[in-house]
Amino acid sequence: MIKKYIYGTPFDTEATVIDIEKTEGSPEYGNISCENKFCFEYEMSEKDMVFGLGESNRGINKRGYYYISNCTDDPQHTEHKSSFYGAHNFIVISGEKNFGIFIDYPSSICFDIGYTHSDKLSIICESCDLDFYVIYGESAYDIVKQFRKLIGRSYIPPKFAFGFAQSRWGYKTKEDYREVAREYRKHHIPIDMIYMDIDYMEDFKDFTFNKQNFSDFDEFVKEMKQYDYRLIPIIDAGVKIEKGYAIYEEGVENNYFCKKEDGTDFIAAVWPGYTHFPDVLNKEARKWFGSKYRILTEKGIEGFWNDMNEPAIFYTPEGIERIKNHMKKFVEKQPSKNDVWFMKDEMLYLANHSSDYASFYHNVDGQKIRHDKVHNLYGYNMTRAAAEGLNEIDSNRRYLLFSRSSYIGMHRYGGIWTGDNMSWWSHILLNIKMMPSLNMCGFLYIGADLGGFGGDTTRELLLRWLAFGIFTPIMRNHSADGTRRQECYQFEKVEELKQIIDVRYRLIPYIYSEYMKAALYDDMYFKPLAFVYAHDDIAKEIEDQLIIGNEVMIAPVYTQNAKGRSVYLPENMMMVKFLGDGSIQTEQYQKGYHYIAVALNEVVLFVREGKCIPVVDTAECVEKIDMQSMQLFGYQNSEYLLYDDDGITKQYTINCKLLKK
Ligand code: MIG
Repeated sequence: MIKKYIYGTPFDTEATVIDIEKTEGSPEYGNISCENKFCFEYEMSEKDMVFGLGESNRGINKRGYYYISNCTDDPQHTEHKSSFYGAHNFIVISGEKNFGIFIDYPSSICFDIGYTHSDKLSIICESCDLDFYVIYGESAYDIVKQFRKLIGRSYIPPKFAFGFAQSRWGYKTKEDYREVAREYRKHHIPIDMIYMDIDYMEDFKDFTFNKQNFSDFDEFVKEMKQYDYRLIPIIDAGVKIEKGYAIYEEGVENNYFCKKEDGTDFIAAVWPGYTHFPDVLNKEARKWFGSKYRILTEKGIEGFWNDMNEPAIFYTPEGIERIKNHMKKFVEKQPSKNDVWFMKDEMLYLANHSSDYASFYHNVDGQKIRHDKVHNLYGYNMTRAAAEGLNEIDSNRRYLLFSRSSYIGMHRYGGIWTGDNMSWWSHILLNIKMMPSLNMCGFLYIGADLGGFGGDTTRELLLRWLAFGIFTPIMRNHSADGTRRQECYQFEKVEELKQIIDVRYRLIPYIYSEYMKAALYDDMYFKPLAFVYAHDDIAKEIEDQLIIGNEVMIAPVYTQNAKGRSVYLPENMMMVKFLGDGSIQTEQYQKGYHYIAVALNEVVLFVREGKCIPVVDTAECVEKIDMQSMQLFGYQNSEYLLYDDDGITKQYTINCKLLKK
């Protein structure tokens, strides 16, 4: 049962797809006050656990810290951070009572979940204009499923998007891409995609191609396709200000860019230098920006990643003026220690400054809306623009699409990757914990930069991260310019990296089948153990093991020098170990703790009691997977319902086959 309470005049975010009648009065649990600020308070009982919040820091159980929904481009995902790139305002309180809360409010929200007072949950919004949904159910899992119905079906990518991908910020020339393509094929490492970062563009201008390197872009797309590679280019939010650049000129002419108070186009510096932001909250501007993706699809492109859409701002002319003024005063006097710190901070906080977000406006159906009031909707609507534009091209075709910034509602249009992590062991763990929380909020096509984006990776870190990445729908190795090269072939004993990625392809029929079932039935692909073993007190606290689909539990290794790890089995399970030589070892284990050895070139998963999973031979790309080679691994006399389809159209003809072991 879902109840909706309306406070003030909420902005229509289009996060939900089902109309729910307004309930009068106040929610049954907790207290709401609405003077100036909106404040919800609830006394948690000792055993209450709190789930949700999608792309946020710390654990699967969010209790014990505070989290702020405020889409932010911050590449330092350290433990004390409270905001990442997305804003996913859904939580489930589970314990003494079970209920979910979704706050449909597009500006900054603070979720203080036992941080200020250990037993108190408080949710605070600066303004009192919002939709407050309360979802009642028998368990956390049940509440999530109801919520997922409310927000509508998750995005479904084409099947090739379940292949492995190589990416790196810094590839510039065709030769850079050819080298990646050649090396992977040479070592027979399965792969389907190479991502193109900002350098394929001419001066970082969206929908253009670098003249020197990509004058015949379509030819190059074809060349790559011959070797079964798809190229996936990046699109940034900011449109370069440059006379003669068509996108810029059309945007200015038609008032498609965000504006300042005085009606002139808002200016912010990003990669291209000074840019304007397309007003993707304005229907016409959104349609216009979305129609531009066609420029690339006409050249054979089948997928995109949208970046910098928080939107990230390096600085604005106003910010520079502010600093100059401070600097003037600074040079004219003998600066004190405090003056020095002040100047340092001014420089440091020039980027993504709150005063900049409060200085531009959207035109929403003729109404002027200040950006900071709807800040968390920008990435959502940029990606929606793309999805709607792609839908215009062919409404029956799936395109690969994911975004950095997001809000609930965007999950219907694309996936997300979790942004600029680091080559740190702790970030494998963060990656593991974030996945089920994102599923709760509707985001199914998800993954992190495997190997780590910032910092220098190591062979061991990459191997362990890939071994987890095998199970994430997005499986992409991506890294920042200037860091240690981390394509799989850069390391000694390449065959070991190949052996890990081979396992991904052996599992694609299963991963795809479970993904599709999760999408079509508004279910979760990744589940915390607490959702499946709700009455097992040990299982409920385990956050470094996950349930995948309905059959599998994983327990990834995420510590340096480990030769394996201890795993808790909440029920009897069958271990399935993929060995380096391609053979598969199975062994039944009793419920309880076990130490499981996992070599660097091995992948281990556990099949739940009475179940089995399909495994095929590996293949160099998704299209070459031989479904005839399928075998079932797991318990005798078990069955598996395999979903499959053509992988490219939107005809999700439920083509399910019951397989028996
Ligand atoms: O300011 O395009 O998160 O994946 O490689 C950095 C360059 C801009 C941030 C993205 C990252 C990408 C990088 N971008």
